[in-house]
Amino acid sequence: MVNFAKIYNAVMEGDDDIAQEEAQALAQQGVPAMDIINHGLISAMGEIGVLFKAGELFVPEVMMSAQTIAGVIEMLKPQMATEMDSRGTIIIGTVKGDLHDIGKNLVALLLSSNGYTVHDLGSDVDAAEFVRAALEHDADIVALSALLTTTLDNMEQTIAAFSAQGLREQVKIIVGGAPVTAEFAAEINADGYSEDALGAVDLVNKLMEG
Ligand code: B12
Repeated sequence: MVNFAKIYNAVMEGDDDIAQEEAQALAQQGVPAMDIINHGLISAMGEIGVLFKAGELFVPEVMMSAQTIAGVIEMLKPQMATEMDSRGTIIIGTVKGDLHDIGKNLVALLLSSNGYTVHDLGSDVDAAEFVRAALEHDADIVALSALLTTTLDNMEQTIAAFSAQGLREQVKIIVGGAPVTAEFAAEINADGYSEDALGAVDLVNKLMEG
């Protein structure tokens, strides 16, 4: 039974060094990167979310843990990378006004480790930037993330920007993030929605098959 307590606690405490050392140690023991991500990182972020909501943790502490997670994800990338030819090109980003990027980073990581070429535009990305990047990279799919109910509208506006440029038929647009639902995705005319990163890979695989 693998013990994830050390990496979990390091994320809770925002200790980059211990988290990365422990991730390395687990990887060397043969623990799959996805298990480290699920049991070490995402589970700790779930607990942080509960404590944040209860007012027991504040923004700077949450930021430190988010940074610790980002460091571990960066470190695990080579382990997850595959050498297959690109299966398609994806533009991903968190929509305008929204700085949450942990979930988006996980989706990007899983897509790239499943053979897709992923251009990550970061967070707080406006509609015009998504359109510009999709054209520049001849994207097959654009993936939009949002974590705030107040930024959900910007997903709709981003999709509208693709329609306004006459690109809506050329590019598939998928959406996700905690406040997003399948109903909302349908309402804003997205091509797909998934509630987690593994589901995002299945969704992209299906859309690429046509
Ligand atoms: C970490 C965090 C922060 C960090 C973000 C750091 C970072 N680099 O991301 C900081 C401290 C900066 C922050 C700031 C704020 N936050 Co905040 N934050 C969170 C927290 C605790 C965790 C979010 C997270 O990373 N979850 C873990 C990841 C793995 O899950 P996920 O993002 O949902 O992603 C998964 C799926 O949704 C899906 N997915 C995600 N994107 C996509 C995209 C596609 C295409 C697909 C298919 C799937 C997909 O796959 C992912 C992996 O499985 C949540 C609470 C919570 N428990 O969710 C609040 C939360 C999201 N924050 C909240 C708020 C209110 C704020 C602030 C407004 C607080 C403030 N008063 O300043 C600011 C807003 C700043 C801004 N403009 O964006 C609220 C939002 C409420 C709402 N309904 O709108 C929440 C829910 C907390 C709460 N309960 O009140 N926050």
